[in-house]
This record gives sequence, structure tokens and C-alpha cells, in this order.
Amino acid sequence: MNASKELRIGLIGTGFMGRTHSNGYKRVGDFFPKLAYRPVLQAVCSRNLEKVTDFAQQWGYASVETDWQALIARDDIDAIDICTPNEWHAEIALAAAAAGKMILCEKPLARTLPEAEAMVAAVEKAGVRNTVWYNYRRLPAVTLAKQIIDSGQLGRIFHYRANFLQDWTINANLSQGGGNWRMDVASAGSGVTGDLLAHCIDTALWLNGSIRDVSAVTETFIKERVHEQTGELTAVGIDDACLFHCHFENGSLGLFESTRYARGHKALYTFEINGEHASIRWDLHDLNRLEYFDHRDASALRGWRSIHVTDGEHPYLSQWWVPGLGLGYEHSFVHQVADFLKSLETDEPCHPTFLDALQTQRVCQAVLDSAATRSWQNTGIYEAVQ
Ligand code: SOE
Repeated sequence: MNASKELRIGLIGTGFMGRTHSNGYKRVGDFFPKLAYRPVLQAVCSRNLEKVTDFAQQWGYASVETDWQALIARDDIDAIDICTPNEWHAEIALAAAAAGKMILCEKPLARTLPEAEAMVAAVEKAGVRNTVWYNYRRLPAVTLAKQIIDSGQLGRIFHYRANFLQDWTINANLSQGGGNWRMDVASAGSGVTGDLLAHCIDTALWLNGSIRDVSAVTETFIKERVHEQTGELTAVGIDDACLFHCHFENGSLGLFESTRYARGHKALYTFEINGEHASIRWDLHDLNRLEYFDHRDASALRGWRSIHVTDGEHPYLSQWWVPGLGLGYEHSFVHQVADFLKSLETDEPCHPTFLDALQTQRVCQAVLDSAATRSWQNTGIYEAVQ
């Protein structure tokens, strides 16, 4: 049966993330036909009229706005999707919550901890449904890792290790600001910590529980870059690389590394978890596989299993093709939309909520503070992330 209830989306931002989310909205009904709700691409908003009109035509949005406040004021919009540079997340979310709109916010939740706290307070006060697009949770192999860990098969966890490596900012002539807002601390809030490690931290909190304290080091390899707004060589305020280690509340040790200076790596997100009985590892470049080692296997046959996570009984897979055929990056966004729509039916939160993402923000802040002060920092996490 086709979904009968509408969720009218107002998308803000037409960049890379605007495309991934739009694709999610468009595909979800074809592959999750039993959901009661269906997204309606009601309006898209961006400052440049020509660009936003082109985007609306390409992706099938019914109307355009060039002023996000006008979009929020519309009564034919149920949910605001924030795909802007990080500097706008808090202001838009506060206004959307005050207008009673549901909010789907791109990660990281905010530039800073105070902004993130204000966003959580706003959605709680308004009682509006909210979620943050930490999309990697919704790749089938990562969700399977969660199921295996929750089943207790790993036993006591000793180690959690994660990397997110890229190489796209090595060029010293790359500017900051404008289209390169990720390079501008005023716009992004931080560098790899908020952009890449935030993914690793979200997954880690979800899979392995709270992080108590951290010790970090950051580096900015190229100290000055031309700023798009002024045309002048300006100090770079973001972290180009960040390493930290930490204690999890469950007693395990964590080791995290992220950089945009790892020549040869484009988006190498990997994690490995070592438990008393078994270990798990995963690699975004081979995203349909989950590797699993179980010490309880017969010793002659013991070894790393490479599980191709494409079977009908694997997470989300029953909705797609036949066993053996893989999914891609874009499917994580389709799954996030499906889970959000399902949460409207069940009236359950769609995790990670703003409150969950606030815990990730706490770890990011502790990491940056630790690097700045060369000292261990408590994260102050007070809520279990779901
Ligand atoms: C940065 O290059 C980036 O696009 C991040 O902003 C995304 O969150 C990550 O998934 C891929 O890399």
C-alpha cells in the first residue's frame, strides 16, 4: 500500500549534502513502500535564485525560497532540513523549533558546545521531532556491527580504534571561506574534529557507550590561506589533523585519528573493536563487508571472516535487491529517511537525536580543549547515546 500521510520537506542548502538528502527523500518510497508517511519535496531554499531554481528543477522541488526565514514561516512545511554550512545550524534550528517545525540537521549538530546546547534546549522546549544525519550508522555493515556488539558476542571490550583519513587539503593554494567553508573556522567551528572525527565519535558512542575523558593533539599544517571573502592571506583556525586517545565508561581504551593530509586516502573511515572473545572491523572503502574474528571457532579453522553484508536477513537488505548485490554510500541517507518516517508512525525518537548529537559535540569540545591545553579533559557526557 502506498504511504498516505505527507511529510512536507523544506530543505535549506543546495550543496553536496542537499543532494544526498534529496536523493534519500526521492528513493525512500520506492524501496520502503509500507511506510505510512511519504516525503513531499515542497520547497528548497538557497540565497542564489538561479542556483536554487536549477536545483529545484533537477530534484523535483515544488517551489523555491531565497530567504530561510520565509521558508520557516510557511505553513505548508512540516519539517526543515538543514544542509547549510555549520555556521547557520543553530540560528535556523532555533527559529524552526520556535515555529513548531520538525528538524533534520546535517552533522555536526553545531560549531560549538553552547550552540549545540541551545539547539537541544530549543527542540525540547518546542517538543518538536528532531534528528541529526550521522549517516554511517545506517550502512548495513555498521548496523550489523551494532547488533553483534549488543548481542554480547564480543564479551568485554578492550579496544576501540577509528580513523577518518582524507587528502584533499594538502594543496597550499586552496582558499578558505566561501565554497571552502570547511576550511574556515568561523563557518565550520573546527576542522577534522567536527567534520570527520564527529562521525567516528557518533559511531563509537553508539557501539561502545560513553567516553569519559580524552587526551588529544591537533595540528594545522598550513598556517595561512587566502580568504574568499577578503582575498587576503588569513590565519587558518581549523585543525588539519587530530589524534586522541580516551577512556570509555565500559573500561575500554579508544584511539582515534583524523587528517586531511593522508596522501592517497579520500574518505578512509575505518573502525576496529577488540573484545574478549571476538573482534570486528569495518572499512568505508569496502562498505558492504564486515570482518569478524571469533576466538571460540575451532582452532584449525580460526581466522577473520569477511562477511558480505548483503543477505536478506542483514539490516535494511530485505528492502533492496537479491542477496549478494551491494549497496552504496547514498543508501545510508535513504535509510535515515526511512527511519525518520518510521519514527513518525511509532512516535519513537529517531536516533541520533539532537540530544545524542550533543554528546558527540561534548567529546569534540573536550578533544579541542585537550589539544589546546595539552591536558586530559573530561567530556562531561551525562546521557547515554542511542
Ligand atoms: C568532508 O570532505 C566530508 O564531505 C564530510 O563533511 C562528510 O561528513 C563525510 O561523510 C565525507 O567527507
